[in-house]
Amino acid sequence: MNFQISAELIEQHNRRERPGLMRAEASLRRELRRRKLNPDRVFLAARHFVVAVPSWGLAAGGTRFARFALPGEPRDIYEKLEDAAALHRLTRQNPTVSLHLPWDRVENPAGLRAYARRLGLRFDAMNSNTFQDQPGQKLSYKFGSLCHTDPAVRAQAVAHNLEVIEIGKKLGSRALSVWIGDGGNYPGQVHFRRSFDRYLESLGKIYAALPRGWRLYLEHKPYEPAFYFTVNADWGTSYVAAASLGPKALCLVDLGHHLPGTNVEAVVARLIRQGKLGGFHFNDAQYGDDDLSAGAINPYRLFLVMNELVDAAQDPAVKNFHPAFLLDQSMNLKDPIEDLIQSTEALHRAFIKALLVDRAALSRAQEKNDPALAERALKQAFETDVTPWLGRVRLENGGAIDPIGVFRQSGYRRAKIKERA
Ligand code: PSV
Ligand code: MN
Repeated sequence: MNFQISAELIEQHNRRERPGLMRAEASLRRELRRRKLNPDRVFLAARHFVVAVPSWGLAAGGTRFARFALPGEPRDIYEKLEDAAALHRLTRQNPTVSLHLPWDRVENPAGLRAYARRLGLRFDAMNSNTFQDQPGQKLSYKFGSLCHTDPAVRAQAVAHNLEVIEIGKKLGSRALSVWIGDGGNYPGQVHFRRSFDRYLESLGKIYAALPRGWRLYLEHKPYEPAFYFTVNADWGTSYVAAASLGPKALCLVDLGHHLPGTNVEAVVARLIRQGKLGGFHFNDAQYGDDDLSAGAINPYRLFLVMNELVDAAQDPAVKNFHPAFLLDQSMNLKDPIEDLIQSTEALHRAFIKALLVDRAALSRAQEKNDPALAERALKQAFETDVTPWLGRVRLENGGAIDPIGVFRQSGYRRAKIKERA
């Protein structure tokens, strides 16, 4: 039997931490009542927060220069699911895993689904990969995939996406995320308009194969691997593509995929306005697509993004609003489970703070052109310490008040170092 974090350990720890937590929570609730907010309503909304985990975020990633293996890291998708289950046992906020193919390819998808079910997990969006060549692959993606000049390469890339959908069906997934690296490094290398035509033509074939109830997420990114021109480089391009494909195609916003200085929360609001915000890849960045832990660098930005989401969710004029929440990070230094705990917590914290915004006061200040009071409405929420609710929500849902503390105490990674030697 593989080592697992026991329910008894979590309970023991929670019994110890509970009294202090409840005292802190009582004072948070008093403060909110003083501000004429309804703590029960906020808590109820806070309780339902979940975010999907990327399979590729459970083992060491790497940089362009090196990959340093983490002792005891998972070696295949089965072990990754085992770690994802350990994470979910601690947080109760990560019930789904997003797979990336062919990295996570298995012989028997139905068997993988049953294995995940036994661990209490389900599958989120599937990710296709035509940004790398795979061993034995017939045609190369060196000069592009869905947008390649050669129709045979485009057909191969489309076929890969259709296969990912088929596997996703067997796993119970309901979405396909497509990110491609297509573009060029030199002026003149790629015809801007024609490459976009080819992108739309290939996506059209993928779109036509979407099963009922599925969504297609288009993920943009300004540069890397292409350093001069990328076909789907920005939210505007992504929007045009999603709009021309149809209602099942939506834009995915990866927080690291914006040029420095981009107002990401405004991008989010614009996509919501157009009914085209599909979801997020959460992470944080100092320079480019750094894939650092969500909220590690700029928690205020994360809050401002969440603020747009809460604003839209509470606006009856915004219909069919169900953005997907996924993490997309690459861990090089931290234990991936600890990283995912911290990132989940950072998102949850930003989400709860966004729920605390006095929307009536904010709206009044906006209508009266009063920037000081408008900013105060946001800052007051952002500066509220909601830490007691992070632990309280986990406690209510059966997780650990201090998940990193329990994770370390459990000896999980030490056990996996032995098991996975
Ligand atoms: C590309 O940088 C990206 O954000 C896409 O979502 C990929 O699927 C993922 O990272 C993993 O490489
Ligand atoms: Mn991404």
